[in-house]
Amino acid sequence: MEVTLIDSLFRQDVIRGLSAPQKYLLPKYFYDATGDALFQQIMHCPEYYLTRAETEILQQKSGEILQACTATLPVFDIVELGAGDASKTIYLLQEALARRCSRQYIPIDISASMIAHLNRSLPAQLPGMRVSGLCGEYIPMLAHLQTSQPTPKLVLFLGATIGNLLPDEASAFFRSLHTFLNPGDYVLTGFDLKKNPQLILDAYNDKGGLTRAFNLNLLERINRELGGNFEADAFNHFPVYDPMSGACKSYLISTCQQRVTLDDGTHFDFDRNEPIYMEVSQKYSVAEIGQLGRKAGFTPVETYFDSERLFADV
Ligand code: AVJ
Repeated sequence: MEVTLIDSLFRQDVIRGLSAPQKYLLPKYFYDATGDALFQQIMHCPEYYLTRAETEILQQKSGEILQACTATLPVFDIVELGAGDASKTIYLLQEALARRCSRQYIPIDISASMIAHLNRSLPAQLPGMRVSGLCGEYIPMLAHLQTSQPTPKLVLFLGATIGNLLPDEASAFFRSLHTFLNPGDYVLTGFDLKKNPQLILDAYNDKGGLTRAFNLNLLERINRELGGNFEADAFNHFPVYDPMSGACKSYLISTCQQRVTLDDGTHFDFDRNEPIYMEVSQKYSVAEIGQLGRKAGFTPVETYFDSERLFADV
């Protein structure tokens, strides 16, 4: 039942996106098993500074971060939106165990295989912490937690996942997140900062071709799951970065005029050089982050930077 529901949503979203006058696909669909594995490799590639920067913050500042929370909340559950493999979060979780300020970690992720992996592997690394992973989208899972776990919370939204929304969408998301929390709860969000534009562009155009493969995998996923006949070779990976707006957008460009069909007979026509908009990875200034939080009803507490000030956990 659930699988069919998810399959039909994927199909609906793909058809809607590729039938639009300006074709697009949704980045949440990058993360099937192949996409998860490619994203792991991206996180370790030399150009992708984000993971290194945020790992440094969590390795060095988890104590400070938790101290700021325990100043007003002695004990809280740690909920993580888009936990992935939790490889950075583990530093904060271990510190929380040592400080005895949290006994439950609730990772939420769209990837069922990631959640199964976390539920299986984390308890051994975090003796005394209950790990209750949930697979699904953020808002439905937060709504579920609001009634099932009405405990004080620290919500983690790390890794610049918020960057997949444009600023107005991010603002709406934070307002919605705010409605699922209680006064006194905390949120720690990872933002990638505006910086040397070339450094940003290189992070989304790695020499090893991992980001290219990551984008093309979504076309291949459409082939695997929806019986599509995309030819990955007929699309070029094309990222752009606008230093004013802070939007880094990835496109796949059709190299020729072509028609793609799905197993239900739906078809999509591409002109030569027609783009598919794949993803935005929005970058922020420190001032913009403060405005975004306040507009949604949050009170800024503290900003934690890596030593090169590439990234901020706020
Ligand atoms: C998971 C959304 C933070 O935008 O940097 C990495 C995804 N895409 N390389 C990002 C991604 C291409 C990543 N986020």
